[in-house]
Amino acid sequence: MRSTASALILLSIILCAGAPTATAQSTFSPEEKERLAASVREEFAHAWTGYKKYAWGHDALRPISKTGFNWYSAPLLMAQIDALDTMILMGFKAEADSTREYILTHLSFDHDMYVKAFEINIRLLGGLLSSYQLTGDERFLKLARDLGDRLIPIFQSPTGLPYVEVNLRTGAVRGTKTNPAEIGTYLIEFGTLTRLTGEAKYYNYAKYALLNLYERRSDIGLYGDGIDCVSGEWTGTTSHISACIDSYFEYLVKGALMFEDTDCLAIWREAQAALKTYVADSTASGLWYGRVDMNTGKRTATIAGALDAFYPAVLVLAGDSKQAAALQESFFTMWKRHGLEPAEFDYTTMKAVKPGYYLNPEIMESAFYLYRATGDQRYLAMGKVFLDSLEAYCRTDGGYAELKNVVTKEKMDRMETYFLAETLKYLYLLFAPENTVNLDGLFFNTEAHPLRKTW
Ligand code: DMJ
Repeated sequence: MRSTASALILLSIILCAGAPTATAQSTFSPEEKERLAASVREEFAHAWTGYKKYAWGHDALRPISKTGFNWYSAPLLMAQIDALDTMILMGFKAEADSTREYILTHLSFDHDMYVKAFEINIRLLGGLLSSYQLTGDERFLKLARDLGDRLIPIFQSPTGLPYVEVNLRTGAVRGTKTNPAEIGTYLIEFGTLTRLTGEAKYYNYAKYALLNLYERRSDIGLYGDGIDCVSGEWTGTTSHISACIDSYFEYLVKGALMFEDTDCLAIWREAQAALKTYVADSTASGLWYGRVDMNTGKRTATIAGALDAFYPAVLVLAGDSKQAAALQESFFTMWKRHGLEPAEFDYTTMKAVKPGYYLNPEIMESAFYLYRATGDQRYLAMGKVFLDSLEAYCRTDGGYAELKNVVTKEKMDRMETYFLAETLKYLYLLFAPENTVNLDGLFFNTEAHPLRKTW
């Protein structure tokens, strides 16, 4: 039975590898790379034009109905802030200058509304800090500091684990059901704010949250995917590298490198070893990271997904390019299965479990880091497949649309702003000349906002 199942999986991998969008070109001349970088740049211009034409001043674009929408009662200019550093890196100077002025003359955080702190931190605080570093415009730092101060109440819980939401005007907090990703994804932005302003409180709050999370790991060094920030009790005990935990690991590695924080390094090493022991799963279809019980390490599901594809990038940064490369191959297999990756995929049956694709960037991010680390043109070939698939299945005349279902390719009327911040940025950087960004001392926050270690 088992060998028949393995043979079927292998057969489906071979068949998938032959699908039209999955043809992997093997060599790329400098001209070809340049052409591909230019195509990504054009696609960015297309998506941005859609936003400008139909959603200007709003947080984001609905690319099918050609309308804009805001996340909350007042706009926070998510798309502009998320897109600005990508525009700068791609050399859209005039567009970047006018967007910058719009942000600086229209953005205010003084609104009586609750916002999701995690998203506001990675998209807006990260974006403002990187825009400050790229332009030198002090007004960005002033806005970043104002936002940082408005977010601080989330950290004032009985456990030091942050609340989920904060009212930007009153500082009232709410939402106690949180998770490791929403607890451990502040250090890069808050740490940068500390280094740029000289005020220690930002770094300390973010670090204290992280240490309090670490204290709650299981006896075998794993984390669950839900925790209450008031009681400190786990509310979800499934361990994996996916949504709700993912960027905690990313910020441990980046925190260690960016701030030379030895606690982060030690915590990361312990987490990495536990993940390798219990969560990693070598199967006939390749290396995967599945789901296990955080207390026993027992496997509960053979599910991976689009968001998990950030992990090869983190492994590259942590110095394990070999495991990163093996894992990236599995994610590429997952992508090729339907020509786009699903949110959740069962790597035993090779079927999409949650079939949506929300224009996610993680697999491109990992291809970019692996290409920079190894110089292997295989990652350019992957990038070309990603670009072709995006154009074939997600492009609309109003911008780019998420997919409700990667099997049927049915579209959704939504273009997440991280498509402008991350997906197209990593694809562009994969093909663009290496000196477009010097990675020495430069770290992308989890929304791909580049932050330079100037300290
Ligand atoms: C982004 O908002 C961030 O990268 C986050 O950490 C999780 N993934 C989404 C995009 O997929």
